[in-house]
Amino acid sequence: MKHLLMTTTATLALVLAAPVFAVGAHDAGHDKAGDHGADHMAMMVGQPGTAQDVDRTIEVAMRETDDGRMIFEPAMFDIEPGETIRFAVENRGELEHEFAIDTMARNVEHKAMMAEMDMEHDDPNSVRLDPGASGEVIWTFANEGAFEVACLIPGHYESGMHGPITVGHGMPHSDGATQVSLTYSTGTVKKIDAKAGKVTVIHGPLANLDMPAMTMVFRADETVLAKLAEGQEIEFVADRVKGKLTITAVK
Ligand SMILES: [Cu+2]
Repeated sequence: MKHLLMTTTATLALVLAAPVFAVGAHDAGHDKAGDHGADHMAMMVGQPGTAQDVDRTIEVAMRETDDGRMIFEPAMFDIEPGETIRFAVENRGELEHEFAIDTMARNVEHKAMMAEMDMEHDDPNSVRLDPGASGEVIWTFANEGAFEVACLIPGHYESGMHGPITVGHGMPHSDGATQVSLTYSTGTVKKIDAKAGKVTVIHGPLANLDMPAMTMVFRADETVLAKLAEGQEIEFVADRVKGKLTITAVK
């Protein structure tokens, strides 16, 4: 059922209002009491992915350094909106470490909880590994935004175990930090003007912008334009960026 949330029908609108996970498709049978992992099914940072959906594998090492720091290698991740990543994580250190992805705010919150009690996580957005052990997290980054990988074992974050995860431009579509809208619309590319950074699309309704089906010219950056060809049928996210209609993401 959860996967249906991210299917690509024209009218599907997914609006996540932080920190409330409003999608309403949480595991109905999931016991929420005392389980802070229950709301991980649809979070700002995305949702659990499946092996069949993996677009890319990123190998990550966790270890201590000779000068007393603790690190992720690599410690920065650039991800395209909609990408499903398999993080193949290996603990090459002498201590237990954790690889957890979330918003910075939620990592901070989580870290405070772990400072009070060293809890074991069994959440799909994290993996905790003994020295020498390997594991994986498969995650679909549905939303543009700035997120974070962190080890939330007390003291480890402060020792360096955190790093940015940038999805798309690293900015939510909406201006406020409180809301991310991710609404895919469908259309057919009519014309591309790469020089001007414009693309003409015969599109269906743009639900998030409250616009009916028609043909319009959108702005698009090189990353988006590179994915487009004239005549192509696309699923895309349209939004107003600095007052201009812009295609911010393409599936
Ligand atoms: Cu650690």
